Amino acid sequence: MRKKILVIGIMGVLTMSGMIGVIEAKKNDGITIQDGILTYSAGHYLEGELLTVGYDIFGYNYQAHLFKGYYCNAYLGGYGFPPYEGDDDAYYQRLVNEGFAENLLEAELLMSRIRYWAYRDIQLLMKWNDAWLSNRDRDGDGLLDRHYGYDSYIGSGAWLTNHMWGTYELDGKTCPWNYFVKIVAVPEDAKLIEGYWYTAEGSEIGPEIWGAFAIIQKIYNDPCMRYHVIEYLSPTSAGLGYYK
Ligand SMILES: [Ca+2]
Repeated sequence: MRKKILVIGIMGVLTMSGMIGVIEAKKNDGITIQDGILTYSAGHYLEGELLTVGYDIFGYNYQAHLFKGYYCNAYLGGYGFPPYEGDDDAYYQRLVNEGFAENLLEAELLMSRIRYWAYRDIQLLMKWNDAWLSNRDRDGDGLLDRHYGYDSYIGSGAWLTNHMWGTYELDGKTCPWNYFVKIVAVPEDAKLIEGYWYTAEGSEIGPEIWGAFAIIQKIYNDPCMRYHVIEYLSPTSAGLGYYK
């Protein structure tokens, strides 16, 4: 169950809300965050506000290609909610104060229906390259570019890493766990066979995920369960930037 959640979580990056406002690209290297034009998209909690360099209140640092914070905060902003700051009661009260709910019970019920809220205490560190999500808008659609220069992610060299950690209680003690995964866009000549991507030469890249991507490395550690496992390691390469 946990693994399924983790994999779903990573996918959120792909669908993470775009940055909006239709504007024209000013030159070949595009509009940067520093230009003070690009804004959060419609429906985002920060809708209409300018993107800024550095970490935002959710934990995204678009300039540096990073997210660091509570797992749920990778999504809450895009869903239109304020950031979670570690205190459930304070969060429910904030929802009431900001008009999301009439009272605390209603706020709690509301959040119980929100994807990822149940895993809000998990910490997440995501890193990606410019092909995955650029810190510029070079095609003039007002959005930070994805797979710039390519029709799709395939062949773009895009990659993402996702590191998660947390704790759980077992027989009165607190047990830590952590999980790490590397995901890459596959090369244009890659072949998908029975759920695994292969290079043109027939070498295994890794299990398919979200169509155009392959997992090239996956590690899970749970010391309480004496579980330290490289769950997957690509026999071709686990190097970021290798597959292009
Ligand atoms: Ca764009």
